[in-house]
Amino acid sequence: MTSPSWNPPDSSQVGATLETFILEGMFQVPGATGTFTALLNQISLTAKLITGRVRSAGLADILGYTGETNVQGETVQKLDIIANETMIASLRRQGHCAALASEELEEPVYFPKATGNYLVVADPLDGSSNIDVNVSIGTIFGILRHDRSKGPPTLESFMQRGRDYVASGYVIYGSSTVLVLTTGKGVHAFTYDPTAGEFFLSHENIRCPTKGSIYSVNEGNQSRWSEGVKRWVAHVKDTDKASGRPYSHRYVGSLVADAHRTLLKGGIFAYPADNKNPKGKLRLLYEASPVAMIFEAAGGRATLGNSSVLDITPSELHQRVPLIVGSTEDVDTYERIVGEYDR
Ligand code: AFP
Repeated sequence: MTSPSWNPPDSSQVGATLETFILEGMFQVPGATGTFTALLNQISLTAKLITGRVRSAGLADILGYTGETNVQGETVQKLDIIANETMIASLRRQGHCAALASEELEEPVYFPKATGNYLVVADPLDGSSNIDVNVSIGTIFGILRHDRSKGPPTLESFMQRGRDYVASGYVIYGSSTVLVLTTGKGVHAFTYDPTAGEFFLSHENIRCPTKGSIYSVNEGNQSRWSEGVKRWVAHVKDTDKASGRPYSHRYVGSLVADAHRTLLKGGIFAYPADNKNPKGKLRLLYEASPVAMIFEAAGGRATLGNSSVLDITPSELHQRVPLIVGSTEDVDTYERIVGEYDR
């Protein structure tokens, strides 16, 4: 038997902790007050707390449904509630976040004692249909600026384009917990080491490959798709050696998991509009915009099908949109084929 040629790296030597990394970033911004840095630290704390609950879900008897439905009309599971409450509790504590809009709440929750000028949008537990079967789930978040000269935040304060978000990220609770973050310049991933209780920088400056070989879409929706989307799927499944087709198909059903794979390996994830969801299924503020910001900051693309996700100004808190993200060449091909048939 040969001895193993690879030893797991000591995570403490792989890179800085998330906290150090954020602090170092702050020192480069003249006049930074530390509010944004502290808010990011609260979000990282939220991720650690949710990780703990996700990892012990089976033991703690918190799997399964509560029997209630959320504002989207979907069945609420216990972990969804726990994640939502954890997020509210940690963001409320230090007063950096003035209000939170969550997938689980019809209206934003306002923190009147807060002095910070930031708003958070979040899907605290994304992919909840995968909880009971031990498949990756996640948390998605975006940080928005609130102009305090206009008074305390209102619903209107959240109606901001993704392009104006200050930061976006997601946490994937997979084989390990990974937090992916961008402030617009560069995308970095931090892997959680439960023994140290810290996120360590594990993927610095992630770049989405310009072309991939995987497409990710819920093929069960085929009969509801437009002609253009059907043609695009037929295209990626066609054989053409020169362009690397057919592509492989992967679909988890948790946006964080499908997006994370697409970000690292390239290819394309698509949740287009269809007959059942004519406006699309995914939520603009706390799913599409944060994920789109990450892809664009990593050199990938994010489109509604014919225009940029990051340029839409929301008209409702829980607005739904189509979302197509991935490698630039793959998203370009999607837009070209769908545009040709769905004028
Ligand atoms: P849940 O959080 O309700 O499970 O929704 C997951 C999700 O919003 C997103 O994470 C997936 O990409 C998408 O829905 C999956 O939708 P389908 O089940 O319709 O494929």
